[in-house]
Order: sequence, then structure tokens, then C-alpha cells
Amino acid sequence: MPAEKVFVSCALTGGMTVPGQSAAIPVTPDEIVESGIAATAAGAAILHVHVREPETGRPSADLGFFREVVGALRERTGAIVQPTTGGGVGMTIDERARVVTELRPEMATFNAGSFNFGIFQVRHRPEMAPWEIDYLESSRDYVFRNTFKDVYRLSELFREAGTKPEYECYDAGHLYNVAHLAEQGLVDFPAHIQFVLGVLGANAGTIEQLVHMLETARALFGRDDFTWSAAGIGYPAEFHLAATALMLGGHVRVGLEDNLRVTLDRRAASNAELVEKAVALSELLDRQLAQPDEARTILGLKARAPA
Ligand code: KMH
Ligand code: ZN
Repeated sequence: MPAEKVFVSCALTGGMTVPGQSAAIPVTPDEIVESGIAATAAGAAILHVHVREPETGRPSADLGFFREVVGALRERTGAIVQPTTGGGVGMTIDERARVVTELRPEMATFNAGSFNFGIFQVRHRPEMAPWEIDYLESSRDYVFRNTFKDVYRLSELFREAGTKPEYECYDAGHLYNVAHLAEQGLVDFPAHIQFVLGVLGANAGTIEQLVHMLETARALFGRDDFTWSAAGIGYPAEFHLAATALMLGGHVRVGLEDNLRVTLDRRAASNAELVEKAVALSELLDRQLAQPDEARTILGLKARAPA
């Protein structure tokens, strides 16, 4: 029996990266939109969106920029446009959820627990502005906050908006948090889980840990009551986890938010290039690529009305 088709997500720019890490990282709303269009043409069915201040490239949680980017990507691609609810430092959960409550996307990320999120080991490069060095360094004292109070509230807000959560699980404990939400009746099944592995402060981006997380999720939710995808942070984790997910029946996330290299000795010139490599791996491993509407079917989302 052929395996289910695979959908590829592309995480276009990120909130825990700085633009001085790579000239390929899209910064302005226009650049993020163009990068998303190219990623879709290369085969991405989901576009995971953060936004940045156009002048500086600093990660932003400005609803106006989100509105512009999400709106343009909806208009100009058939992809599932998936904004982050990661927000910015010091924001309340209701502020972080405004991308959901105001823009009512088909899907958005739902971070399933708190953890340290260290980016202070990112190499300082001459092209980085002083604020970028400070941003990286400040992560020594940063906790990515997603308390129980936060995730209960977020569950309500997603439901009210009719937005499907993608549960971002960075560690095995986050799966138990989702199971707890399920016990409280706050999860609609089948759920979709993104195993995000390789963040400093959470689980490692290794094949062993991906398999451990997958087995934990299967024990908690049953084999068939969730869909899943893997996002490896850094190189080669991005592609090692992609290949593992392809072999195990999961889906794949790549993109400049997570990794900057296309091969050991070559930095990616674009998001599209990372998607192309994921698509090539899918073909090599006999997983057919799902188009956006096929991804919607797999995820239980409504087909998109023709424009
Ligand atoms: N930057 C990733 C490690 C989100 O945006 O909600 C985490 C992420 C989560 O993509
Ligand atoms: Zn993100």
C-alpha cells in the first residue's frame, strides 16, 4: 500500500533568528511574501509565518505586518498560511493570539509548553548590527512562556476562531501537556503535532529523540488520532529529521527559520531551495507530494473556496 502523501511546510523567516545570520532570510513584508510564493512553487503546502520590522529586521509581533503578509499569501498562493502565536517578549497570551482572533487563519502554531530558548551560541558575524548581538545574548535569560493558564486560554481562542492548532512540541513533556489539555476537553482530534527538535533548552534534534517523541505521542493519543510533522533545527538535523519523518509516515517542515544550510558546505540561497531538497528526498523515499488542498484533506481542514 502506498504511504500517505507528504506535505511540506516552509518556515519562512522566524522569530528566534536575526537577519545578520544569512542574507537569504526574508525581512520586509514583500520579501516574506515573495519567498512564500517561491516556496509554494517549489512544493510547500504550508507557509509558517513570522514578521519583522522592515527597517531593522528585528522580529515583530505587529498585527499590521501579519495582516499584510498573511493576506498577500492567501491571495497569491493556494497554501495553508499558518501564522505563529509565538508573539514577542512580554506580550500577554491574548496579544499573541491576535493573529488568530483577528485574522482567523485556517491553522496557526500553538506552543505546548514553556522552556528556555537559547540562541546565544549563534556565531556572531560582522554583518550583524549591535541589536542583533544583544538579541542573541539576551536569550541567556529568556524563557519562552507558555504556562498552563496561557495554553488553556489559547485553546479557547483557537476554538472560537475556528483555527486548527499545530501543537509545537519541543520536548516529551509538551506531549503530556497536550494530553492534559485533551483530558480537559480542550483538544479536537485528530490533532496535528509538530515535533520541533534541536532548540537549545529543549530536546535534541536526533533521530532517536524524534522516534522517542513519536512513540510517546502514539502511546498518549493512539496511532491514528494525530498527524505529525518533524522540524529539525540546524543542519543536518533539518534533513535528517525530514528523511526520518518521510520513512515513518510523517510530514516535513523546512525553512530558513530553522536551518540555513542546504548542504554541509553550502548555505541556502532561499527558502525555495530548502523546500526543493525536501521534495527531492520525498521522491527518493517514495512519498508523493501533497498539494495544498490534499494537505487540507489530511489535516481535516475545509477545502479552500475558489478565488
Ligand atoms: N522558531 C521555532 C523553533 C512558533 O512560531 O510558534 C518555533 C516555532 C514556533 O516555529
Ligand atoms: Zn515559528
